[in-house]
Amino acid sequence: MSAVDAVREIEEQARAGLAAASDERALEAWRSAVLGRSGSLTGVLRSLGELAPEERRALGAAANRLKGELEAALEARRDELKQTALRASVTAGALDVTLPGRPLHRGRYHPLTLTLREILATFERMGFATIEGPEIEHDAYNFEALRIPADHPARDMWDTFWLDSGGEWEGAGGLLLRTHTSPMQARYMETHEPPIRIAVPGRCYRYEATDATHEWMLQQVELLVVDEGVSMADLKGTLQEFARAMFGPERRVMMRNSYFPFVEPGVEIAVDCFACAGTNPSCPVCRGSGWLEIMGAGMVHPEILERMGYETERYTGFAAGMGVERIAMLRYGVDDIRNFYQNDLRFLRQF
Ligand code: FA5
Repeated sequence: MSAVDAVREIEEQARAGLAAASDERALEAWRSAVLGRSGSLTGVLRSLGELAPEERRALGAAANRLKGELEAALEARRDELKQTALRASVTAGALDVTLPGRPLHRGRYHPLTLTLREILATFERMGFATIEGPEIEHDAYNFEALRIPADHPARDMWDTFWLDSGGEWEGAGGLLLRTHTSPMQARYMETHEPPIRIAVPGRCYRYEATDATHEWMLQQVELLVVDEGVSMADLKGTLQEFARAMFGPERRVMMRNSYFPFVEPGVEIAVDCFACAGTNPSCPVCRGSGWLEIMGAGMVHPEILERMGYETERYTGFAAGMGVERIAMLRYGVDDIRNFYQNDLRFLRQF
């Protein structure tokens, strides 16, 4: 191959190589292979001295021209790649205002909040005022004022979380997490005269094992009505009206005898089981009874009214304490109370 042919071949390969180089690293490799100290074109220029003068002149001119052209082509290719990279980064970071926005997750109320609001709204419509009380309570209000002295077997009905008050409240029998909202009956009557018509929502705590219908923390709503001529018929009518508003007219509601030391007579109220309608002996919701208990109630014990200084010939009253979680279970068909406090979004998003 003549020296001129060799230069032509170098040119062809160099131009193809440059066109294929797609980043700075490939450009540098190309520069070193063609124009570098031991590059192909540099080799040709270096060998010029060995040629005859005629040939040296012709080849020298061609090789030097090529060197100039390739150096310019290298710079042009480098610019071209920079432009391409810039365009790509601008496109990638661009804001496309025609795209639909990302959906915002809407917050929603917890099913127990929804249920509690519905319960309170129902009683507000019947003229009850909503009142709140302390979660940390004295034995004196949680038990003593409700006719449950220290040695009374009824204390077993409410397994208690006792608090260490460092002896400060021993005179009041010690401190505890209230086991029910009933202490607010005594607190309210102490400072108010009849007529009384209040609803008291609040958290209560019980030292007991959990299952499908029992939690160690539960919410109750207490009702207290004291006025002239209040009778068992008022209790029944109020609670029946409430049940109809909460569960609809087709739900069956049962009232049966029960015992609480602070009412006489005492009753409990249950609603027919949505899970099995009484057909499954091992139903976790009703344990085969066909009924889910939602509240205890009764006529306020006259001894309590007397202790509050009320004229018992003139005033009578009724009280009730209902479980908010149980009512939510019935309203939404939730067959395990523990779902309410697990914060599982798959459960909560259903409401
Ligand atoms: C009481 O707590 C009484 N203070 C109710 C009362 C008030 C009676 C006024 C008379 C007059 P009881 O322990 O049965 O009673 O609880 C009342 C309701 O709270 C139950 O019907 C049930 O719906 C709910 N409840 C009780 N324990 C739990 C628990 N561990 N988990 C979830 N709900 C519960």
